[in-house]
Amino acid sequence: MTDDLEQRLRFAEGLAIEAGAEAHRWFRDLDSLHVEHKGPQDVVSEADRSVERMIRAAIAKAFPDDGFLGEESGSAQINGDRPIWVVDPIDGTQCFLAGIPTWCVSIGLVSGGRPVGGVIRDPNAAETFTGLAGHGATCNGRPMAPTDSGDFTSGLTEVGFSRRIPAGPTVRLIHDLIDAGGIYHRGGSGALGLAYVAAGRYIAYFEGHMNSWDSVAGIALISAAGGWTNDILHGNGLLDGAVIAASGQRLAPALKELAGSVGYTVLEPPG
Ligand code: LIP
Repeated sequence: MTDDLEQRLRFAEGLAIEAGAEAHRWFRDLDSLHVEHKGPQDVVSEADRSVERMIRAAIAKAFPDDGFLGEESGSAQINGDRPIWVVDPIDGTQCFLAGIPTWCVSIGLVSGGRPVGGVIRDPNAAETFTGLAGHGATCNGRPMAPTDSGDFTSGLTEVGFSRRIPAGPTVRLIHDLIDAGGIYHRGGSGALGLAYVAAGRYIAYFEGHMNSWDSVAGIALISAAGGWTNDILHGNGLLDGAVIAASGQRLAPALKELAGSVGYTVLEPPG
């Protein structure tokens, strides 16, 4: 048994690539999939469950004493202060099942109550985003960093949305973003959107609510890459989810003000 987070991240990179290949095999044969509706605009299929079973079994074999929380597992295994793996086997499920190639495998690590590491694998683009607190972040092994943008006029902001929250505040936020000279984008996978902030492709990300399995890996990537994120695990965020705000350091004040203007409180990450 080891507390070596670096070892876990190296393991997670290989696992994410393997899980991405498995997910992509399902993606190439969508007609064979039975789609279940968990709720309005919320779907799941055997592909999600199969890939999560694969990831969970590999982690349990390699790190049997660690905790695990997966979107489809339906229960959280939290073992004292052991690292917790927080996993979405296919993030961007609606896109996946619609045959749209904006989805990914998201494997995050929580230790000491914080998102400390993450791997996001996009098999469609053959990209692996990896980051560990204090060790930086890479895309396919090349160092990456958020933009140094100081205002919204200089690039794309991803604004996520789901039927888990009312439309009003998000619509108002998009209005205010446009008023500030920004442009919004919604790719449909929050994890991939957060990875793109870490890579400097989006200047910021905001969503009124994301589940931890969608966000932990991407938030860890952004922090490791030197960006700013809110505290997503405050209170019971691991199990209940949280508002998500992330950007480069210079844009953080404007992003916090934008969120506050529509009623969201985004908390600074723990020191
Ligand atoms: C998705 C999130 C995204 C959100 C979508 C959906 P899923 O996760 O990553 O941020 O806007 O509604 O929740 O359901 O595809 O795993």
